[in-house]
Amino acid sequence: MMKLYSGDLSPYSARVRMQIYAKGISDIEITRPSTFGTPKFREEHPIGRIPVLDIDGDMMPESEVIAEYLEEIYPTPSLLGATPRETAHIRTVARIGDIYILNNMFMLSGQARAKTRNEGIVELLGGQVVRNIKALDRMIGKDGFACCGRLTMADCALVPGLFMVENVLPGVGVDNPIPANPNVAAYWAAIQQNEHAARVLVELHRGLEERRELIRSGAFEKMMTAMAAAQAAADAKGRAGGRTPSPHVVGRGLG
Ligand SMILES: N[C@@H](CCC(=O)N[C@@H](CS)C(=O)NCC(=O)O)C(=O)O
Repeated sequence: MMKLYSGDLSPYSARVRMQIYAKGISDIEITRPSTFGTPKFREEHPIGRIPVLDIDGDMMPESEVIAEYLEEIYPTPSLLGATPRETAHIRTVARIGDIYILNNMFMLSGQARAKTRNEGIVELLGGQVVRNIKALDRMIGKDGFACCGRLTMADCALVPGLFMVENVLPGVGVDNPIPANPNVAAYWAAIQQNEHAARVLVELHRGLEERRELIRSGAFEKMMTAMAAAQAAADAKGRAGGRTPSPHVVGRGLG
């Protein structure tokens, strides 16, 4: 049985989970890897991030790659277009969700709990998110779905992206740009009524609440410090063996 290594608060994992729910796939186990965030996870998975699809021990990283793979092996119901041009449009909008929104939001998220916020990072990445939401406003469907009047891979990428924009961006001092972009705002209100979107949003909110509680109690900072120390020790061991050290986990680690 295939396994999807995932986490409630991981928006990239949520993108694949929403696709799995929408396609009605029931033979993939969704599980949080116990070693996630530790040197062991990075030892086993070179990119060191979730989601990862475990196909009987063959590990496939990267949400978009996994999503495309699942479309190929479970072709119905299709979350791609009815024509090559429609599919290209769906992929363009999905890329806005992934590269232009999620990636910036993910890199920005560490600033929400930084002792001293780096305003240069916030201005650069927050500015990109605001600009890209404006671009999305000109491209998004006006009938409750991102493209083609039905649920597609574009919705699966946008729902976690817009969740991050609404819930994380204000925490770094940038106003949520969704209300000022009427087509995105109308889409966001409508897609939250979709059962598959609603299901991942419940999971994302649950993950966010758990994370906030860990931050409030101080446990999260302790975890990050311990993880950074473990990673530094693993890097030092790797250097002795001639390997390049990996960047530390502090400042990131959402998921
Ligand atoms: N491009 C990757 C990004 C995945 C990613 O950044 N995942 C986060 C959780 S949402 C993660 O695993 N972070 C751990 C880390 O940065 O060390 C994808 O699309 O799957």
